[in-house]
Amino acid sequence: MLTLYDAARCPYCARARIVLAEKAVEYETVEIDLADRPAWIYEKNATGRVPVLEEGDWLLPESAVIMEYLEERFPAPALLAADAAERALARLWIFRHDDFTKPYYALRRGEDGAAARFDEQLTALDAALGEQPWLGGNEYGLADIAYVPWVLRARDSLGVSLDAHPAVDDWLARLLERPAVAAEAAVVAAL
Ligand SMILES: N[C@@H](CCC(=O)N[C@@H](CS)C(=O)NCC(=O)O)C(=O)O
Repeated sequence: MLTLYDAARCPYCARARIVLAEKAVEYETVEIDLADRPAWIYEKNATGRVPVLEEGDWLLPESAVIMEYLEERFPAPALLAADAAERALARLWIFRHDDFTKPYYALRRGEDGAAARFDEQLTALDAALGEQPWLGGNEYGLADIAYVPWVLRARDSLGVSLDAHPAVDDWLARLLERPAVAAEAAVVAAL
């Protein structure tokens, strides 16, 4: 049985939760209090961060790697396209994810100019989603899952309006039709 060291409020953990839900994988959750992390979490991950996936004495940190691992370990339903170019595009979005989250966290900290910087990122996302239905191309998958936890938190916790970004708004609405993503909206609402 897989165990996920998890924190409800953590968007990186949300990535793992969504992939596990999409693939209907059974797992146990150990909720970590991020405000008072247990010392033993450093034995699971030297950085002390969540998520961490565990199976027996095997441990895997880092949400992007966890997503890829789950994709390989539980191939159905596929969350990476069959087409190599679409897979590469999905991975490129995931690789560049810090560009999106740095302004998000700056906004959360209330830094000057952060709202405009985050808006630029939403504009870039909007442009991509104006060209294709999903971040990776024609199919829903890991790239969408990699970004949606922050977009959801930006909208629902930070009060960021998506009105000026209709393609992002539409993408989020389509994502929320999926039970695995809708469950995350409920998690965010309960934070
Ligand atoms: N690169 C890591 C980042 C994970 C991360 O930053 N998790 C946060 C919670 S959202 C955490 O554990 N923070 C505790 C800390 O930084 O000490 C990943 O993708 O899994």
